[in-house]
Order: sequence, then structure tokens, then C-alpha cells
Amino acid sequence: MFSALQLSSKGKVAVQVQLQNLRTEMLRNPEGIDAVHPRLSWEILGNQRGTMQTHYHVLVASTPQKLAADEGDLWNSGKVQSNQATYVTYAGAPLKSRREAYWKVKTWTNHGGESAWSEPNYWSMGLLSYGDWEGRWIGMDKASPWDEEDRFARLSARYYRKEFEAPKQIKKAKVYIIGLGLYELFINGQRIGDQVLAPAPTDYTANVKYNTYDVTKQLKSGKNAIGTVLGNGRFYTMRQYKPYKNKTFGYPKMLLNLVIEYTDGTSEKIRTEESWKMTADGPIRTNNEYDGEEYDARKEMPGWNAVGFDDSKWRQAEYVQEPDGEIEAQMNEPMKVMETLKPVSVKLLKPGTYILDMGQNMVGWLKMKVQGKQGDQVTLKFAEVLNEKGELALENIRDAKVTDVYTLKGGGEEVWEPSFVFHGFRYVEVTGYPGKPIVNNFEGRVVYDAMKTVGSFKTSNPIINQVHENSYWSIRGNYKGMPLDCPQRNERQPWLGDRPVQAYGESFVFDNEKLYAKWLDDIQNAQKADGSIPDVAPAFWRYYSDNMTWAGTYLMIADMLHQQYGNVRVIEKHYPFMRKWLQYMESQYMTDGYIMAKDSYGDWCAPPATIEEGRGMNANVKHPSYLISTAYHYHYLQMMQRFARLTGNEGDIKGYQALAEKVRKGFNHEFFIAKDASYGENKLTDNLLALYFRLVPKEQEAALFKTIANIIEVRNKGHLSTGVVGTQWIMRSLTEFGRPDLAYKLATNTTYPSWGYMVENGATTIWELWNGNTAAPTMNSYNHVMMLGDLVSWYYEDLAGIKSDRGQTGFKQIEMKPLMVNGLDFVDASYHSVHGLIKSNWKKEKKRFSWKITVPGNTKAVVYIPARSQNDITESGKAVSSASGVRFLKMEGGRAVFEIGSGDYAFVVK
Ligand code: RAM
Repeated sequence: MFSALQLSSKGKVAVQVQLQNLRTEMLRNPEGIDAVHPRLSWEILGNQRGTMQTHYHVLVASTPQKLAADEGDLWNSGKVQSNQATYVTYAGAPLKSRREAYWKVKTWTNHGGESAWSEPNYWSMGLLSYGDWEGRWIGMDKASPWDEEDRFARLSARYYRKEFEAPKQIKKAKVYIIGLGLYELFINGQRIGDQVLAPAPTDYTANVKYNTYDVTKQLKSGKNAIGTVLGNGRFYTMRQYKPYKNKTFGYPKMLLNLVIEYTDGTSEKIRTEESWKMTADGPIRTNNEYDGEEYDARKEMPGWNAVGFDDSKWRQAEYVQEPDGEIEAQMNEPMKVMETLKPVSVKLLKPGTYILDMGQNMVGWLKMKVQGKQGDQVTLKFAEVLNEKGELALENIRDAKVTDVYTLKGGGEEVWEPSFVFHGFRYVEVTGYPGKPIVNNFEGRVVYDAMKTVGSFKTSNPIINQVHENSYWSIRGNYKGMPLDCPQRNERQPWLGDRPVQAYGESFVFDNEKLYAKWLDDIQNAQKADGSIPDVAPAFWRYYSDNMTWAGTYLMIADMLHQQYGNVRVIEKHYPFMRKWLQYMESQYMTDGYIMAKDSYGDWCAPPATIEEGRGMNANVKHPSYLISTAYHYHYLQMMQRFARLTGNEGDIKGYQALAEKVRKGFNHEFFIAKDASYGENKLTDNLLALYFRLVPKEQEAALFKTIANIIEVRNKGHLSTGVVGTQWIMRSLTEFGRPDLAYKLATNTTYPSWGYMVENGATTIWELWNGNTAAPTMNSYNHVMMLGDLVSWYYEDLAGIKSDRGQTGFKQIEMKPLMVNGLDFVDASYHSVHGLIKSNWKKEKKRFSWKITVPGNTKAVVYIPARSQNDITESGKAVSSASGVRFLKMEGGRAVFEIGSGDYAFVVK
């Protein structure tokens, strides 16, 4: 695999300089193989304290040999005085299509001396312009007689093949493929790459993603065969009925270029054209992501993707219309099978029917081993929960069929897993299995975008640990080339409103930068000419309901990428479109009193007051709130001032400032109830927004916070009462304004409504609804991230104390100020930031507090150690005043504050 897909699968490379223990590691790769100014990043490793980069030197060469000879024929940056180690912009020779670039870097530090060159790394450019693509789109613009095209629209997979001669000795060969909706690629019978469900979904009329593979190894001089299988994915719609306003794009189609370079310097291209043969009458009888895949092994065509297969019964491929979208390299990670799970049990439910329990609500599919007669048929049906009778509870799946069917060819052990479907499930109903199934016959294949896990988090509190674990499963389960709301029912849509601050917390667990950068493009591509942004993007479901909370996620995600990764380019790229969206909303809906008089969902899925009240209740009820829309408007106006400054649009700042001031006045005029220091209907969410967004007049702030604390403690008896909107701000507000104990209470509650309540009721993922165990099944997923609000970021930033300084983004300066709350005795966490690995491991013991910290090279941290005075503190066994690289700054609020640089530290307070 190469370029697009290769980029994400790169391992770490590092070189070490003996003397200094200084290493320069290149962890992250340029963000776009079709970016002509890619940006390079590296990490400085080593255990010497206080290491800061003073200079770097980058070499980029056109061949590995040249790089090895220190010849930067594409770019030789020279020795540059700079402490920048992330997003250094390539400034060498123009990068042309298919160009390969090999690079390495060395650094100098404040301790003197220079590192050795890092291990070499590389990227390759894609096909940069439309004209670089040869051949034409091929497909078959109709269904087969056995296909379903009505309500449950499902087609059989299409198989394509082509034999060709490679007459000379091959030096290098690469495939560029766009296979829509989903494809699998084979050369000479071998599967290419370990990606699944490729490419990433987009609005195919706006953009389509291609993947690139190095296939030099699979190709040979002489005769070769190339084969592809096309599934439906999101291209051919899964539903042909209202009310979902589905968008469909037509029948599956593909464009493929195989570029072969020979050792004699010549090259040739194999491309899709009408000489390719195709059939839809293969083993994958039908497939889509909701309803499942049906596979008939009797229909297998041995050797179909190898040389010499008799394809005389296959059809000629047809030239078909292009999907219209811009052709772009896929830079977000491809999906892969990231983990496998063994079921915990297979139990007989009734004769012939077994229930298999994975022990974990997971997303992916089941791989199965089976032996039986030709024509035996095994049916697998997937669900998240069981009913009282122990059967699958399928009501919350709505009309998705979630059924895979395998028909045996007979004659020995058969092993099967589907190609073009994923399910959200813990339980599987197995029927028709020949013989008695046992757990070893099955394997859960956990599928999501192949991004690195960057966080780890353990505490002394088991509820917090389990909620973190459940979040981990929900977050990754819903990464499917776009952030989905849920993976199981007939929905699985990238709803914007589920992610505005959740994505920020997610970034502590997964390196989600590329996925969310892609999503910003999806959102921008979905923006209408008038500026309107939809609630779902890519807009497979076409909801342009014009609200601040869902659409505004566009700004929030860009802000997250900036804060967490230091990525400014996304803000530069999207700023004009954000501005346009705000102008649109203001021109359409802002009143003379500066109220944003438009909302759709209100505080979506706020919990019913009691479990009894919510029993059997349909959560799909909207309570539009102009308080919410106006508060968010104000928040975005603040954000836009920052964005304007970052992107050189200073001219806009005054306007945003002035408008923000008017909105604040309008908001207070309309919603502030002075007599009881509350806002609107005195809901927790109403008050939280006014407080956290700093809409409340300064002199009323303390009173308003009292109101909030009072609602939680008295009215809610120690619980939250927030839905998707309020939960985004609750943990940090309570913490920042001085009641971390209350935040901790919410985090560890096990009674309704709380995250712990889900755990108490057997959840292994996060539910869509606080009352998920008793609400109506109509809209009730057991695998949603939206209710996480700001919880996960609170875990890392406030419990572990791993937080990027707000002024200096991307953890260049780290703020370490863990909360000390009664009941929590230790936190052991780590986060691999763009600058390197950060660790925080603190522990309270009798009369002793210990804290082990790791700070990565080229960064600094300000640490807040709970102590009466610095005289009570030791570091690595020595008085802190004599510890190297530890600088005392001040005493503040019962803490001794120090600045430290890179290195490992062990603080103890007695
Ligand atoms: C439902 C889901 C989704 C939410 C929308 C508004 O479809 O709960 O997560 O964003 O409603």
C-alpha cells in the first residue's frame, strides 16, 4: 500500500544519538498527497531534562539513494533557527503528480550538539489534476433481475476483471482507484491492502476519494490479471422512501489507473475502459450497510481475479457517467479490522436457534467457520440487547434488516466474513448452522478508521474507568470514514450536533485529526450557495433545518483541530465559509433585538425528570429554544474574532466584537431573570450557557453559579438534567467556577440520570438516551457519543491534568493542574500529543502525595502541586529547590507552581 493509505499505516521511526539521548522522531506525515505544500512534523525524544529545539535541518530527496547521500535535491532547508517541529511547510521544488519524496530531519537543541539524521520517511504525490487520469468510468447502470430496488434497496456486488501483458521488467507499479460505493481490489488473485469498506464516504457529487497502492510486488512480467468487486456503500442509496429525504448517486462505478514503470525507463497505463469484463452474478448476492450481506458460496468463481479465467459468459463493462465530484486523495485513515473478539458464549435459545454473546457492544462484523452440506444456509442477525425472553431485541434497529446470510458450497471447512457491511451489536442470533456452533467458530471483527490510540486513562474509581472504557468503544465504533451518530439502526448518519465538543474529548483517545479535517471538507461541500449548512454532512439525509447548534459544529471542529493539534491551516481554509454561514443565519433569522430566532432541536434528548416519567416515551421530541440559538451565536462571534486574528482577517474583528456586544445585551434583556439570578426557563442548560459563554454580567456571575449548583444539588438531588447541548459545558463549568466536587459527583453517580447509571444497567458503550433502558425503542441507540458532552476532555484535562495551554496550542505549553477531589485517590494517564508523549500519574496516600510526570521534548509544562510550601516537596528524592530543570513560579490556591521542561519527574509531597 502506498501514499493515501500508506501514510496512515506508517510506524514510528527513530534514530538515537548516544551521547545526548536525543532522538528526532518523525511520527506524523504530510497531510495530503495532493497537497503541493505538505507540512512536516517530528518529535524530539530523549531523556535529558529541559530539551528545546533550537534549529532543524530537513532534507527531501527524489530517491532513497540521494537521501542516503544527504542530497536534498527536492528541498534542502539548510540549518534553520527555529523551535518549530510541527507543520513545517515544505518549501522545495514544485511537487508533481506521482513524485516520490523521501525525507529526514535533524535537530539541534539548547543543550548544544546535534542529533543524527532521523530514519528516512517518505510520501508520494497523487494524481494532481483531472488530466492525469486516463481511461473512463465503467459500471452497469441498471439492476440485475434478482436485485431489490424498492424500500430495501440492495444490489448484488459487481465483479470486474481485466487481463493484460506487462512485456518488460517492472521497476514500480501503482494502482490509483476510485471504486464507488465500496471496493475490494485484487491482482493476480491476491487481495491488495488490508483496508476494508474503502473509500471513505463523501457526497459523491461534490468530491470522490481515491486510494493508491504500490503493487510492484504483486505484478509480474508477462501476463497479469486485475480484479475488483464493487459494493453499494453510500453510493447506491439503501432506502427509497420518505421521510428521510435520501440522496442517491446511481449504480456502483469505478475509475482505475495502474501505472507500470519499467526498468528501461518506459511506462504504461492500464485503465478502466470497455474492454474490461464484468458480472453481477457472483457470490455476493446482495449487500448494503443497513440490511446486511448475503453470500452464496456455490456461486464462487475460482480464479476470477487471476490469469486464465474463462470470462466468456461475463458482460462487457459499460462506459457510465462520472459521479461529478472533484477527485481527491483520501487522507483520512482507511477503515481496518483493528481488533478481534472471541464471543463469551453461544447458547441454545430454541431448537436450531443460538444466541451468541460478544460480551461487548461492538461495531464490525462476525467471521465464521462452518462445515456442512452444499446449500446449507446460516443466518446471522445482529442486535445490541436481548429482551426478557433472551431473544434479540430488534425494535431499536427500526427497519434495518441487519442480517447476513451465508450459503455453503459444502465439502470441508468454510471460512467467511462479509465485505460490504458493518453491524453494531453485542448479540448475534445464529440459525441454520449445521451442527452445534461453539465460540471458537466465531470471531468478532472490530472495524473502524485505523487511527492511533493516543490516550490511556485509569483512576481509583471503577465507575469512571468503566465509563471511559465505554466511551472508547463508542467513539471508535462510530468512526466510519465520517463520525456517525450510531452504527446499528437504519440511520448511521454523520449528524453534526453529536460532535461539537465531543470531538475534542475524543482527540485525547484517538488521533482523529485527519478524520475531522476531512469532515470539515464534507461540511463545507454540503454548504449551499446561500450559506446554509445542514445538520448531517455529507448530506446523505438532506436536512437543512438552519440551526446554530448542529451547523455550528463546523466552527467547533475547526477550533478543536487548532487547540489540540495546532493546526491553523483548517481555520485558514474554512474561515470564509464560516463567515458566510454566520452572515446567512444573521440575515435570515436575527431579530432587531439581536435574538437568533431559529432553532431546531433545543437541548436534544434532555432526560425526563424520572425514569417512570420517561418509560416508553419517544425521545424524538423537539423543543426549539431561542435562548440556546442566541447563546451559541454569541459564542461563535467570540470564536470568529480569534479565527479572524489567526487568518489575517483583522478587518473582521471589530464587526464581530460589536455584534457580539449587541447580542449579549439582547440576550440578557430577553432571558435574564434578575430576581432569581437565572436565565430563560431556569433550566440547567439555560443557565450553563449564560455562564460558560460569559453572557452573564460579571457582577451576577457568582449568583448565577449559585443557581446552577442549587439546581443540581437540590432540584436534581445531585444529578444533571442536561441533554446534548447542556452536557457539553457542564463538567468544565462546575470545575472552573469552583465546584469540582459536584462535577465529580456527576461523574461517579450510578443513579438516573448519569453515565454510571448506564454502567449499572449493563452498558458497555454510551447510550443515546439517559433513560435508554426504559425509553421507547423508536429512537434509542445503545451506541452514541453525543451524551458524553465534555466528560472525556474533563477526564484528561482536569482529572489527569493534561491540558494544552490556550494561548499556545498543540501542547507546546502544557498546563498540569489535576483536580484534588475527595474520593479520588489516583489517576494514571497518558496522552500522545503532536509534540510527543505526556504522562501524568498522581497518587494520594496517607499524608503523602506523589506525582510522576513525563513532558515531551521541545515543550514546557506548568505544574500545580498541592502543597503548603515548596519546602514540603521533593523531586526524585531531592529537595525540589535543588532539582534540575524545575523552576518555582509561585504559590497559588494551596498549590506550589513550577515550570518544567522535557523529561521524567517524580514529585513527592509530605
Ligand atoms: C437522531 C439522533 C442523532 C441526532 C439527531 C438530531 O437522529 O439521535 O444523533 O443528532 O436525532
